[in-house]
Amino acid sequence: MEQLGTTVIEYILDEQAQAPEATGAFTSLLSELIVAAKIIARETRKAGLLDVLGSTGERNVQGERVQKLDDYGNNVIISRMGNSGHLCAMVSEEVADVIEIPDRYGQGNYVLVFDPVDGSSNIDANVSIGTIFSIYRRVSEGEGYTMADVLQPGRRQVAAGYIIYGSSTMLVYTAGNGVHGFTLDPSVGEFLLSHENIRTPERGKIFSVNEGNYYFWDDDVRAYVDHLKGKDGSKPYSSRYIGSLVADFHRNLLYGGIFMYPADGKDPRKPTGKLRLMCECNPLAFVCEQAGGAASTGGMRILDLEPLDIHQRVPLYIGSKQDVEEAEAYLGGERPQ
Ligand code: P6P
Repeated sequence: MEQLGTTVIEYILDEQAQAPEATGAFTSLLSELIVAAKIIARETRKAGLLDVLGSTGERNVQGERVQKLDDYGNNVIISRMGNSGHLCAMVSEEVADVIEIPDRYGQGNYVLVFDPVDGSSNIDANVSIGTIFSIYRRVSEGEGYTMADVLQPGRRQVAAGYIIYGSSTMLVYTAGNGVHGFTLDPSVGEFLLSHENIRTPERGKIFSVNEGNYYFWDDDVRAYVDHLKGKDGSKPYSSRYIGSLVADFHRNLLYGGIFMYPADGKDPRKPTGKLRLMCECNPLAFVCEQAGGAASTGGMRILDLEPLDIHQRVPLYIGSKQDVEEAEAYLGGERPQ
């Protein structure tokens, strides 16, 4: 009889069985999120055929044009996860304020933070896009939520990961016991274990950054990127930049290298960089560190940042540990040779 392989639910249940304090709530929460991912994957695969391409004409809290698949993904996750009974609050990159859980759905002990469809500006060009998620345990007691439940540092995440909608649909997640990848088999509608215990190389040969911002960076950032390009006679890295965070991150996670979104003076509304700490940087930093990599603002560990607000933006240097350490040295004014 053909062996199906290990499904993601089987894998999570096995992890749960090894965690004596596990109540099953967390597993149930992840299961709901996986269903939402399958629904979004289905629409993404047909995006060119359905009326989900293009923009809704609205702008989100970030002032960015909302793409129809953004909206669709946001609504799917909010509706499915909202009535899972396991959450006390949600934060979406697409929604200005914390999303409350209606009493009728029952409240739980977790907070879900997510970017429903990151890289959505690439949808119309059929470039890989992704959903990014982060799960925290609440810290307060009683009904509803408090901002203390929501504004937690990334080191307190209990799980994080992403779904990449590309040539195949993959779920990559960590619950603090390594990083594991599952590839969707559309013929059975299951995510099957395909990349157990992903480890990222100590040092890579790829750098990913939007060099169109070069003249808006400060001198230390330019010096680092010049170094990666071999200006000082060092062996140059290859430049790879898709402009879709999940796709760029996933490639570097598997192959090694560094992804950067430095602070730049280009947009006075975004003096600390474009990417969001809670919805993008923290979840990917958790995954990256669990795979042996590192994630920094260029000055400090991403996971140690105390969030100031749910849509706070920070500079991001993430990937192979030695590459991130070298970036931090350059941003600290050193010029390692
Ligand atoms: P830029 C997509 O809009 C996104 O949020 C990330 O997915 C991506 O890494 C980044 O912005 C690209 O930004 O300024 O290089 O186009």
